[in-house]
Amino acid sequence: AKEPMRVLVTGAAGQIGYALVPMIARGIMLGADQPVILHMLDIPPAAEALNGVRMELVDAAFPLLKGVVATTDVVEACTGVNVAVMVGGFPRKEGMERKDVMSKNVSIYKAQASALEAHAAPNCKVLVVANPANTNALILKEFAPSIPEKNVTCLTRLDHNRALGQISERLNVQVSDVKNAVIWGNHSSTQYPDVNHATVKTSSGEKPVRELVADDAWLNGEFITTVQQRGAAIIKARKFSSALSAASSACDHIRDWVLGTPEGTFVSMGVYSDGSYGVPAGLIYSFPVTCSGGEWKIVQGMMLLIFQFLVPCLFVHHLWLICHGQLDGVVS
Ligand code: NAX
Repeated sequence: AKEPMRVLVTGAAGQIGYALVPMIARGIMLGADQPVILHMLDIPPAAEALNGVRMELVDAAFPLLKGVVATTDVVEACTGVNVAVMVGGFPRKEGMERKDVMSKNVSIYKAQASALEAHAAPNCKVLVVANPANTNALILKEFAPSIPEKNVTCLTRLDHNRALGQISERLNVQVSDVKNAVIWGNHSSTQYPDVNHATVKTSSGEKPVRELVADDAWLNGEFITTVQQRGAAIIKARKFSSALSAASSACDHIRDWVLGTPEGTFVSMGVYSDGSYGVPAGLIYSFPVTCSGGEWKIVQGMMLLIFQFLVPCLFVHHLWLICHGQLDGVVS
């Protein structure tokens, strides 16, 4: 039998946490034959709720779940973890300035980065979900210099999956037959969902999405805005932000990273830029990637029709980071 893997979920008493921990305990993240020990972290005001989640995990009697650590102590939470999913953070609330949120997240991610660096298992893989996800990941990376930069990623798989979902609805095909959409950029409304390389499996082979949809106005307009604004549409409908889809996409992200992407398929991950596609090295940015042997690799040589879009976005992102004094020394 395999040794259990330890998986940290921060913010585990929250909405996404509640959807995510049973998926992990069921083997959806790491495979149906991989035992897990869940480490759940939240803050003291949520300690009782966290204990409630722990009780439900016991009650669910998951065969793969070999242990649960439910704690408000960052060091205890991070000790020995092989995978860390960072969902906890301070979301922007009405009336708050971005810089207020940033300074709160800088202190949270600084502390958690240090604890992971000192106490996580070697080669721990980190996925940041909490918004602003790219920036939180960057802070974490900067404050945990001994964690290899390739091990710090952020979630844009939800946006990727939303793009696949929109294509599947539009063409009335199974979502499992649609692949190779790309999310470029940040998990924010400035992201660029790109279907120029996406395909659909049909009875006569794989066909480009552009050819099957045959409506460039929709693909270049409504499709993009629907994906970009899907989070807001969910909040409007549900009165709460996306949770089950975020949790499921976080599982997809880690599963593909650890177990590999299928041949001929790429997925979107927010990863450390090596300068590919003109994206400044050192930013955490969403690219098309393939994974194998536990490592991601940016897919190279994709024709970028969107360059005119990407460069201004990056420029604004850079300016924004620089303008906020808290990030002095963080962004090199
Ligand atoms: P909730 O407010 O339901 O849960 C957040 C939890 O984090 C709470 O239990 C809170 O007590 C805890 N927390 C706060 N500070 C903490 C700290 N320092 N250490 C540990 N835990 C802490 O939010 P939820 O709906 O679960 O969303 C969580 C985060 O995901 C938010 O930042 C949200 O913006 C972000 N999202 C990111 C997405 C992505 O695709 N990257 C999509 C979904 C989601 O909007």
